[in-house]
Amino acid sequence: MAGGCHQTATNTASTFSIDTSGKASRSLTCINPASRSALMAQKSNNGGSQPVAGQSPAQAGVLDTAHWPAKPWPPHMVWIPAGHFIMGGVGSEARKDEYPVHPVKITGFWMDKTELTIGAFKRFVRATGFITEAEKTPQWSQLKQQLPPGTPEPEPGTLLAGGLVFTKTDGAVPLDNIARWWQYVPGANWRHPNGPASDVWSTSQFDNHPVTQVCWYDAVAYCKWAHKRLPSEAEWEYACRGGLSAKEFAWGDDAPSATNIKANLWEGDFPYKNLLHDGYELSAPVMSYSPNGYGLYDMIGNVWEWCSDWYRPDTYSQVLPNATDPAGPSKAYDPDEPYAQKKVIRGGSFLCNIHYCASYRPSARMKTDPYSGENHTGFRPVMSEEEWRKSNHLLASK
Ligand SMILES: [Ca+2]
Repeated sequence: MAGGCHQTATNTASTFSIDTSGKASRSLTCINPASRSALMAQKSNNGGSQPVAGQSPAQAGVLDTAHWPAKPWPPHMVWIPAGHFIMGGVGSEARKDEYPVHPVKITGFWMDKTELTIGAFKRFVRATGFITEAEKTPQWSQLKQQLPPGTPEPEPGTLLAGGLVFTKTDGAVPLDNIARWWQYVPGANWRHPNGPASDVWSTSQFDNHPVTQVCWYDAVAYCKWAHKRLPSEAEWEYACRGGLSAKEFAWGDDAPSATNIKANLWEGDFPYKNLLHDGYELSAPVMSYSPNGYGLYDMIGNVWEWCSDWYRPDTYSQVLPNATDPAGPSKAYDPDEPYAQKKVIRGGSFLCNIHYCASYRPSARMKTDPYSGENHTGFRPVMSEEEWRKSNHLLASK
């Protein structure tokens, strides 16, 4: 695979690349987490109206439901009440792009209580005939925008529809090149998320698993159809914290372990030995683990979730203190691949491991080519109160 990583890489983010023979593929981008050691243990402070550290809003009994929207509420969604919080890195695993921590104000909004499921995406496709990016032959006109100027066009017939699929290795491998465990698989798409031999389309067995192999544009298309939208990463992190403050994890301070199962992660030695303490090697059915303080399931682990924001490592240094509903930068920038325009993903996945990317934290940020599908990335729609009022009669029929 071309474009191999030269640094320890987190377990996500992909883009097309072209090797010296002119063959095209999607390869995985890298980030260097070494700088995280210089930015440790900065604790955020309670924003003021949220419950004390260590308690969820429900536990603390501080949810002021008197001002929540009147029923009926949108199906399968929970209300995330307005408030303010300290956004950014907490704990020893926080990386440079999670700083500086900064206060943010959030307007109340609805959020799907689970990652969007395969069953829900089937209803969308059956209603609209939508075709995802992974089901289309890649177009050079789009591909070249993610590559350095002057990159030669690939030979005809070498661009094949497909997606990135995780493949467990036979044994221990150096963790400096994620191409060792990721493969671009022609025929992999949301109907066949782990390759052509896998099938979630013609059976209902997996309808309660999160849909994957959907790129950012696919996710936006679904949201538009459902009268919803993707969350900003500020909304996402606020919701993920579940009302807790200054906590490294969505459930508190205790790291996940064999005796502290909180989410679908990777236990054991990555990427070849999965001890399956949480019961799943790949995706798990949604709602398999306890919800957070807002009643949201699987905000951490299972699959990464697309956000609306463009990615920049210095996003937080550009946000004014106490900004309300910050929407991220107007343009993307990734110093590892300056020609690629990447979107933010959040929450980590079933591949997150304590010895590797450790992205099972509310503040962990990641970046991915918005045209790329992977079998560990999905999404979770949100909706404003105004959007709900406008569309509830339409949503009721879906
Ligand atoms: Ca697992």
